[in-house]
Amino acid sequence: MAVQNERNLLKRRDIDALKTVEAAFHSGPLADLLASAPELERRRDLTREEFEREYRFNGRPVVLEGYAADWPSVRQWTFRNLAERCADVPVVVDSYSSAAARTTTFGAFVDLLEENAGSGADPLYLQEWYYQTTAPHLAADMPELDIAQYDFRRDLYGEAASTNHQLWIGQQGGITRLHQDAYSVDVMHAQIVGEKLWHIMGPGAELLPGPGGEPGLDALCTSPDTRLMRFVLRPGDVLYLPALWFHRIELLGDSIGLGRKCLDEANLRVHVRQRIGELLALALNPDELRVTHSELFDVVVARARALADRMDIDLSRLRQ
Ligand SMILES: O=C(O)CCC(=O)C(=O)O
Repeated sequence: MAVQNERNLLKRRDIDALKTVEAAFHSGPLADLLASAPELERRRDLTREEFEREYRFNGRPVVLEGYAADWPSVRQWTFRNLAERCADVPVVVDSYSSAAARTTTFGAFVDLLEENAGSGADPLYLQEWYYQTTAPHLAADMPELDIAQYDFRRDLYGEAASTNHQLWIGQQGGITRLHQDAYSVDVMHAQIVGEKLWHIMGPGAELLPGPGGEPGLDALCTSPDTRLMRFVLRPGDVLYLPALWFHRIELLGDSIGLGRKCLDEANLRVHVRQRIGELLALALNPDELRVTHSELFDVVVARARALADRMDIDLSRLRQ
């Protein structure tokens, strides 16, 4: 097995590290700090120019309150009417946990949500659903954002692949564990139904082993690089989170959110290197990766398939 040489537990994707970090959100010094963490700035009626000048060019996260309030999805979507429109569409539920992940249809998923509610069972979460490859008719309800026009993936991969967004649909209590997004892309997350509590930390946050090997949570909590903040995203709100900020999400009610990403040209070189690195690793070393990255492997393959699909790439040919 490969040597795990990433010392920062917040960046590791093996199950032990994921569990340690998640546990720190429930008890101990980090959990104590969460309640008093400062709120992320919220702005209403921000113009695109103000957004660029005050936030994007400075790498400052912000919630754009009500920025997507007039989207048809925000005004009309419910779990039931989505189920009617996507009854037979295949989806992978709880894809972020290799032990819980399973394939079903969207209609059956919504039936399960209703059965599950109040039963005491673990909440269900359909994470990172690339709906445009399987349910493209939903896209018109989530129009492109003018503040996302800087997304350089248009030039790199073409229009279709750069608008290959993901839906996150789940039940009260569902959690997406702390992570940084891959490929150095900015997060622009639009909340459609329900509310989500976000905790974020700056790209420099580190949870390193202490002298006895135990995680150095006190150091994480006191370091100025941690920059822990919290906020609730409500229907119509859009979050801008610059590349490499850590984020953890908890569903306060049944929730639907749209995760769309933007590549800032400033991060182009590192983005391309990470993409090529991932594809080479998948092509040349899949067996080892499946063991060392059990929680991530299938998600990464699903992402690569969605990208190939949106770029019209024929996977049976070596030269396109
Ligand atoms: O909403 C969630 O549970 C996770 C969203 C996320 O990680 C993202 O949009 O990058």
